[in-house]
Amino acid sequence: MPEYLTPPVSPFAIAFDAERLTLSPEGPTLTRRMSDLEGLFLDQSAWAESAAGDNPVVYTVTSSPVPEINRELPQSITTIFPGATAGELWMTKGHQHPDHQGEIYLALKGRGGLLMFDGERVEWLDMTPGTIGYIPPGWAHRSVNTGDEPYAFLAVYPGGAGHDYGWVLTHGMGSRAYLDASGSVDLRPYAG
Ligand code: S6P
Ligand code: ZN
Repeated sequence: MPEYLTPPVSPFAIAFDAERLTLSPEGPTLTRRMSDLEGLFLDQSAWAESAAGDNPVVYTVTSSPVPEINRELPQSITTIFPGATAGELWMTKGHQHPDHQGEIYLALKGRGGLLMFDGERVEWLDMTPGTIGYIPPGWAHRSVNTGDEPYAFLAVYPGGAGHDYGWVLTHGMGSRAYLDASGSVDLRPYAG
């Protein structure tokens, strides 16, 4: 039996309901409203108007009880609601893992995209139910709802990797996601 500074979690089963989008037993659930997304949308005044107005829920993140600590492997389900702010599709804040480690996303419902940026290169993966998106170490990542219903995915990630949200505010994400007239994803330069 290995010895760890932080006692590991005991083996346990987690009921995963891909229809109801639940993990049971469940851990903390996070709700991100428009006001939590300051500095992320290109059109700051459209963001401010929405945040000061009905301040909609943009996404939720529900977790299993596995803690975000070294060597553990937490899981969470993110649900991004459909919408756009001055045309820019609703999205997660996006982050870099300060301790560069890989992560996987499994798309469950709806239609979305996984935007990745390593500071120079941009990658976009279309995410539909059944797609596993692989995020290599060192790539900041953001998810986007590109459809007209909620887009949900399961994330499995190294608990000790940490979350650096300031990285995205400083470096951006390389691209921003819109829809063109035909409803296809239109990736535009980040520009600010
Ligand atoms: C964690 C993983 C996801 C995101 C979630 C919300 O490493 O990438 O669980 O935390 O999709 O995104 P964000 O950028 O607000 O943390
Ligand atoms: Zn992550």
